[in-house]
Amino acid sequence: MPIQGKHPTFRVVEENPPNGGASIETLVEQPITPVDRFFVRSHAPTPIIDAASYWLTVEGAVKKPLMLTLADLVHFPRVSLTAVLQCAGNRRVEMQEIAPIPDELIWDREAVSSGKWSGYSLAAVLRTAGVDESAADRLHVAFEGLDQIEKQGAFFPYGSSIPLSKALDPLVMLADTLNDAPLTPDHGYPLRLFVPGYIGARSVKWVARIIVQDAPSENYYQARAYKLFPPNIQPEDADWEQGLMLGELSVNSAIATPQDRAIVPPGEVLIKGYAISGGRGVARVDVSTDAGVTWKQAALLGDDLPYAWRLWEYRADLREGDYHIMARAWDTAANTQPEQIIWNFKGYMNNACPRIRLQVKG
Ligand SMILES: Nc1nc2c(c(=O)[nH]1)N[C@H]1C(S)=C(S)[C@@H](COP(=O)(O)O)O[C@H]1N2
Ligand SMILES: [Mo]
Repeated sequence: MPIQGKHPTFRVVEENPPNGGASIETLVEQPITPVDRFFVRSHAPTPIIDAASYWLTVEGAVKKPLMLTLADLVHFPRVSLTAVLQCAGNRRVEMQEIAPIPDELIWDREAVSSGKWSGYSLAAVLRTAGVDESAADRLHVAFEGLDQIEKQGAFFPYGSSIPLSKALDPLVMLADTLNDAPLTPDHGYPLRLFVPGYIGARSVKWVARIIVQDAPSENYYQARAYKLFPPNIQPEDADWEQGLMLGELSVNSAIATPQDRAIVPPGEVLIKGYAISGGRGVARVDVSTDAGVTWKQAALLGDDLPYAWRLWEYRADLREGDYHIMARAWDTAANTQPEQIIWNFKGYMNNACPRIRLQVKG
């Protein structure tokens, strides 16, 4: 099935399952990404769910297992938050220029979007189920979706987990709306998990089961995929137990315009992009027009919302010549982006300083 209701400039990265995102220029035109430009990342075809017969279960290490319909959920407190969703594979295309990354989707800078999310407090649901809060740093909360992944002839649901300590964060929600409208099928209708500050893979769409357990999920997408390995490790040498299980997002940024290798007239050149922090807040974005020798501060646009992205712009006054433009974002803990890409065979978490080349010509 084609991706439904997207903008004409939406770039389809894969037809089936549906994967794609807005053109980078249109993505940064507004602080809140309209749903028709919001990227879609799915590992299996979109399940079509009848809201009337939908159930959510809460099971595992809880005193009182629950089975909740959408009508039961309305009794829980609601949360709303403006926050980015970013895929761990965002900006993989730059990493792939160093060495091939087979069998992964080659995302450019569009596998991130900023939305206004609202839904039911996950913490409230877990407390009603009688979860043991004193074990918050030992227990994990696993989630399963209603989509069906097919691997080597076997079918299983998409799944993932987060530590109970994170699941009890009052901003983690069972979201039913994006930008004040019900979720569209591709984004998880009728209900998805939304975990602010974590890689998109943890925000399980079409969520139907919540399981409290004493270890991370055994699901392929927690136990295998979304693990980070050092650059010297190839897939055949990987000890999957040793991979860094990705969760929190790092500080990141991208240059949206001008395009790489653009030719522009001398004078003022407007450089624009986005920056994210994963929840601490973006404190500063620096721009260099001389390959990182000197840096100037970009203007941060819009509101300072720690889980959202911060759009930024910098006006450079450039004479004729060739320029190597870089950007680097800082979060409020002074974490910043590495100057060079640290390659890994899955192509995850590229948060190196973005670079473009510009030719200024009269
Ligand atoms: N059930 C289910 N949930 C899922 C996925 C999926 O394939 N199935 N993909 C995950 C990944 S890798 C990302 S980046 C986000 C993307 O959410 P979006 O399509 O709403 O942008 O959903 C996550 N949740
Ligand atoms: Mo993802």
